[in-house]
Amino acid sequence: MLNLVLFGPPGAGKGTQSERLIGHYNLVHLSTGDIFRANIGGNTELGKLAKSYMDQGQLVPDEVTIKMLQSEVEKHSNAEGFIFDGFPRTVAQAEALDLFLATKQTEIHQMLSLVVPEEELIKRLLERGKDSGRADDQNESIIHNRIEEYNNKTAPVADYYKSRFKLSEVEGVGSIDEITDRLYAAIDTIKK
Ligand code: B4P
Repeated sequence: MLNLVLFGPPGAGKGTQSERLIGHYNLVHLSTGDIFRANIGGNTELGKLAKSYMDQGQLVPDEVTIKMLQSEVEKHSNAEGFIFDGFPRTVAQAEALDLFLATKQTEIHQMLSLVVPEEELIKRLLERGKDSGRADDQNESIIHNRIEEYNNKTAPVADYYKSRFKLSEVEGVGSIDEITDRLYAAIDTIKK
């Protein structure tokens, strides 16, 4: 099995790059942001709850997010591995993921962290906000809240994996193809 965490601040390109990596390595893509947005689209109870946080640029509470992620993993019992995109976003989520994967006799093999400066993130998200319909992309103060949540709650998750010798930092500025090639190189090193 190959289990990867694709990590980075909002707009770093996690979703964009995940789409490429899944085909190349035959992995299942689990994006908590996408799952929440599908629930919002379906007007489910989970969607209504998630929307109240996401529209403000805040993280959805851990308890809800962890339970949801675990049930998604359970749906893919034959998977050759997973790309976790946007999860874990807190140290509590990282600890819960480790405990959960241990019950499946597996683990996270590597975190790939996309490094992108803040001005570039804001530019990308505002650009996407022009036609994505995403409330969290349309307003610069909500984007700042997302970056602040990232700095306060999510950035420490990289240290969690670093202390376990499982962190690879990848330059996230350049063309989408260039960044994909950097990720392939980092993953191929891990697989050796
Ligand atoms: P997510 O859906 O995870 O998304 P994201 O942080 O907005 O962006 P991502 O990094 O995937 O960027 P993308 O590739 O799309 O989170 C949304 C919200 O959901 C969170 O704020 C939170 O509320 C909630 N949530 C999700 N997971 C959670 C969790 N675990 N716990 C609690 N809450 C959670 O790229 C962005 C843009 O940049 C795109 O338009 C793309 O085209 C462009 N782009 C990508 N690569 C580029 C490149 N190389 N050059 C130029 N532009 C590029």
